[in-house]
Amino acid sequence: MTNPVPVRTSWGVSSEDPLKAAGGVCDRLSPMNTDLFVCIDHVGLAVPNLDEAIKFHTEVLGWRLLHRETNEEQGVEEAMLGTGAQGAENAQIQLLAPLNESSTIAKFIAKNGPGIQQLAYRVADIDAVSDALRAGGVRLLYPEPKIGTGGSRIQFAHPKDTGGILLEIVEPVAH
Ligand code: KFV
Repeated sequence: MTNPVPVRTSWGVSSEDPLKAAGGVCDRLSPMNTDLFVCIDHVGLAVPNLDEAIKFHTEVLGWRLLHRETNEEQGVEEAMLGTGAQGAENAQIQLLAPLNESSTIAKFIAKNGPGIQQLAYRVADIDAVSDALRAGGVRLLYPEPKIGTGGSRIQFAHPKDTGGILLEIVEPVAH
């Protein structure tokens, strides 16, 4: 049994149990598998040149540069961008440029050209979500989470186990 909880959507708030409201297929989902994910944290774009990509996103699209850092372990120079007031659960755009030729981003661009490289979901407990994904037969890329943007903990699911999407899970630093 699941307890009815208010569900906030872009079209309003419903007090209906989301599983019951969706009916059918969702009735068969385990309540243990609900609400593991907080929100879409970011969409990662592979870009050949970070400064040029920041210029396009800020000057042409009007996004705001929120953060910039280098992650040597991941082989990337990255920037996070947001819009408007950038509420806590508004998704960001992550621009990822390769630091060197052996970077996963360099390999991605060489094979596919620039574009969407990953979708990242924010989670409250990355260890619990990792366990749930492994239990569901999803291969994770690292034995333990690594350090991502701003000191967050990150893990990736292999695209072959997620319908062709490189799925990142992110547990932000606790404030
Ligand atoms: N999306 C979808 N499919 C992908 C993919 C992607 N980004 N990358 C690879 N594939 C597919 C690819 O098309 C191929 O399928 C297969 O996976 C193996 O690809 O049908 P196919 O053609 O066989 P390879 O051989 O090109 O790549 P591989 O060497 O296996 O590496 C893929 C992967 C996912 C293991 C690698 O990219 C990886 O380790 N990624 C995780 C780390 C990462 O992406 N770091 C950069 C971002 S750092 C970050 O996001 C941070 C710091 N942060 O905080 O958010």
